[in-house]
Amino acid sequence: MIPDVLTPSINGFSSLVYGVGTLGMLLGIAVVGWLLRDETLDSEAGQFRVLLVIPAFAALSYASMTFGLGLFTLNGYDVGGMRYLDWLVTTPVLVGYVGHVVDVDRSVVYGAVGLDATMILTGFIATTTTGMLRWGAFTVSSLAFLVMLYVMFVQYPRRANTTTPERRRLFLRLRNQVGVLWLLYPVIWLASPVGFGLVSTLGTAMLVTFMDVAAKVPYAWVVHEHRGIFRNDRTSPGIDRSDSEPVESEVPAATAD
Ligand code: RET
Repeated sequence: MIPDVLTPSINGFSSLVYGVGTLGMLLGIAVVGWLLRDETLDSEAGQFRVLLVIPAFAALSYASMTFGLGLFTLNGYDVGGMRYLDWLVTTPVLVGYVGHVVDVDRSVVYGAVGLDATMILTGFIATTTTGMLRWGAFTVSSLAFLVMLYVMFVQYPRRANTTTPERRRLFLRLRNQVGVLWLLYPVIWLASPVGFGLVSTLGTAMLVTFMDVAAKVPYAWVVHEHRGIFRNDRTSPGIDRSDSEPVESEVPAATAD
């Protein structure tokens, strides 16, 4: 049977879960689609095409997992290879776009993106190896994650160049979403069969699918809610500093350095 040859670990339930995940991501595509089609918005300033990568790549990844592609069994554990590819492509966009909103210095954004990619790659190593290597990779991934959060919570506000109140609000909403939701991923990993086995493979698939949709679709929705920032008739971000304030009150204004 063809599906068995391609997909030794697929079963009906996980297929259903991934199918629901695909539908969730299609919702995200629709939200970014509205932004792209809204002619009152400057899609260049909003970088909506880049934003589209987030739900679009995830939809492809989930659709392929629905059909069992990229799922494999290694060391007795089920691994969703496409999921890591999805994370490798889309999480840097999520992290980078948060910086784009308040025009954070590029070097700082690249730093956060690099840490994010390190987190995903070492996370993949942790998932596909055993023993010391697994836990070593898990530790490196977790450290990269913590340093990335430090960059987003401390360095982003300090190195932001466009801090109008509206941009600051969008920035805080997106960043805090990342800061809170993403902490659950390593917890789910630890509870899954690859970690301490407290949750089954199917349970893990359900939790991660829910998390992936929650991390992507509301993110796009929040940008949609704040789309006024990217109206065509507004001054360009670099000039629009009339009501500039520090991103967080305890942080000095970006102009200070
Ligand atoms: C792993 C295991 C190793 C330790 C850490 C992890 C963190 C993963 C994260 C993933 C975020 C994914 C998102 C997907 C959106 O669709 C790899 C689970 C720290 C934070 C936001």
